[in-house]
Amino acid sequence: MLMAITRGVSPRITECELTHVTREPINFQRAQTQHQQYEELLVELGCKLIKLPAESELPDSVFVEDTAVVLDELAVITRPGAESRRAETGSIAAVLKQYRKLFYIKPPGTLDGGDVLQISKSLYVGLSQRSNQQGIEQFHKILSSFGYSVTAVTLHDCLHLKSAVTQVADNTLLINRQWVDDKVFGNMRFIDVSPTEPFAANAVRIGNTLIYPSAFPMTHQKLVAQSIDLRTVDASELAKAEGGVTCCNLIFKV
Ligand code: CIR
Repeated sequence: MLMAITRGVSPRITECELTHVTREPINFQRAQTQHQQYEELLVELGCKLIKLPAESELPDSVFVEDTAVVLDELAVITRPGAESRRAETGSIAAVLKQYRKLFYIKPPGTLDGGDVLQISKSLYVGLSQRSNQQGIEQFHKILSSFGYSVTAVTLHDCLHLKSAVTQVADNTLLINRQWVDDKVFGNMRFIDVSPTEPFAANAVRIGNTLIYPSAFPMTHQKLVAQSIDLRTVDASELAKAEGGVTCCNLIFKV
């Protein structure tokens, strides 16, 4: 069975961290509605939800992906790169300890879950403004004893590795090559985002279906042309907080 941890939108979402996007007003009600629709889609696609209440004092806490990396054998509780986000991990660890043995990223290491792309036993980690070398080294130490490879990946002009690349089918990555070099991923097939849609590489894959933002019709068409099954969501409000569709869940098997 698949579980998905989600958390409600903080009423202070307008005070979120922003790195590469310009601050715009966020409609809290609309963000909540869109988030609920996203949760409903997770359920439709077979996830049992663990819905955590909003943490009102933590503006970015809806983006649960950044707080942990959950693998079949263990979970790593991260140390988010943005100081304002560090307190988000406690409540997530409290849930995950019921399902997995926990390991922790410790100072001076930092790591955001949004920087970790898993392709079976290979873990690619964005060396970003949020995840540093020490964090990646600690991650490597934890994971190598479980048979995972860990590869640091240089990024530019985007927040996280999964802003630039996600897996959309067996052996297939959706990628913005302006933000990340494809060579590190070896022998994969690539679908490029449309040049007019730089933020379009972030998709959630559940089974053979993608949860995909409705904001990227050109890239959407390219995915459909490759026979990829998509379900779209309007994620426009949380996109203003620099969040994509992967950011709002932690999915794992039980
Ligand atoms: C932040 O800057 O941390 C949030 N405003 C957005 C985090 C998005 N998370 C993700 O891509 N995994």
